[in-house]
Amino acid sequence: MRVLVIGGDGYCGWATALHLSNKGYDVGILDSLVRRFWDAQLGAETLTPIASIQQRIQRWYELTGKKIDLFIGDINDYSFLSQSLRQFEPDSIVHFGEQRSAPFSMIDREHAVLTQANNVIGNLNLLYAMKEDFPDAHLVKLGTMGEYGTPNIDIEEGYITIEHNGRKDTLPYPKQPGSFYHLSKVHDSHNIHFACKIWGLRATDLNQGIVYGVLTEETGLDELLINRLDYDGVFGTALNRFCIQAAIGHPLTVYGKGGQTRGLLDIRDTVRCIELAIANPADPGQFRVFNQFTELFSIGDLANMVQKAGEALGLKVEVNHLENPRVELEEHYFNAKNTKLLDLGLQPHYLSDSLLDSLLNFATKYKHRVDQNHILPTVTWRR
Ligand code: NAD
Ligand code: USQ
Repeated sequence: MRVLVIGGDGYCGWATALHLSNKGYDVGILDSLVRRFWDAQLGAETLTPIASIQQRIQRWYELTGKKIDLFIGDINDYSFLSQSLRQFEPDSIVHFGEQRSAPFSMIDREHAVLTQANNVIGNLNLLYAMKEDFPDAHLVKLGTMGEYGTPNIDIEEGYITIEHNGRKDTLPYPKQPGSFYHLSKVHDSHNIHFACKIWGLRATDLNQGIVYGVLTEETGLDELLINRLDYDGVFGTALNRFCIQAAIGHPLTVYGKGGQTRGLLDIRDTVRCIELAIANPADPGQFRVFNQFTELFSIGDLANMVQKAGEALGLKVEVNHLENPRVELEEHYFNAKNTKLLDLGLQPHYLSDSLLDSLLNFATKYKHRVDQNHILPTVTWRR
């Protein structure tokens, strides 16, 4: 089966492309490399020194004999996108290729517009390109748990059955996203749902939680295959950031009370979830939604776990509560369902002391690359 990974030079996409290639899929990577450009603009670098996409693919070929096709360009360029699809002829398309940072989208008007234009138009172009030439291909689209926000009722997987004034219907679950980035994912979901309805496309929207960890079976094979690991206040995410902060002796940056609860998963489960979604495609016309996380944690609990694991390794770890730069509930009910991927066979890697040890040791190995000026948050929602 031929799988095109859009955004295959990024954190989730690179690990997924190698995993699928390793499992025998014919893989292509399409990426504009714009994320490397945004890092350069922010003056931030991944903790890990990542090789160029060409070197990465070449090294993978030398080690395994498996070829990965490469298409460098922007999915907002429709003729590039449709030509790439015609050349590659995908059976499945995994779409990771978006601006994915909530703080980046909240910097100012330009970054909000850039985020929504890049994400919403890119995704809409993809839907049209599929309708034109590959209407039977399966779209596996990365959404986010943040589409739901933090409602005071249980979160279902995409749809909820409601009784209202004596009538009953199953409807898309209400969305209350918390940034212009998260809103872009809601807009994507609506566009995909509509395209499935009118053109009979098949799609799976994976509402993923926060991903942590860096090593997968494949990216750990060689230094040139190493994955990115973001720690800066714009692109770094909670648990990865806390481990790197612990490694350099910076107090852990919990925003506000720390009662914010989120779904999380190990990057080794991200790649497996994508494989499961591809191997069990949606039906023509079906818009499926899976919640892709394995455990729920509050941010405060994550900080305490990192503190405990760090201290066991001899690190001195302090937990700080900073004034929250975001507008979000800091104490709330949160109970989300996540059975659909488990039913397809996902066997989760739960967060463990050994994973935290390995992430802390990994962060310690590269700590000389950390720029302390990029740790504290600089973007606020209220300005
Ligand atoms: P990333 O920034 O590391 O990778 C995204 C890749 O997409 C980059 O290589 C970038 O160059 C590329 N890209 C962006 N816009 C593009 C365009 N218009 N055309 C072509 N390529 C483009 O992000 P990531 O952490 O790997 O996230 C991948 C996807 O998963 C995103 O859609 C994100 O919203 C979603 N997701 C990520 C997380 C997480 O914790 N990292 C959690 C939930 C959902
Ligand atoms: N937080 C802290 N301290 C930090 C960083 C974050 O307390 O140093 C808090 C935030 O205020 C927030 C929570 O931790 O309450 C999560 O923040 P995050 O930056 O780890 O994650 P988020 O902004 O939600 O975005 C990340 C990815 C995004 C993905 C999302 C999944 O960047 O692409 O969509 O996780 S989810 O959170 O389920 O929406």
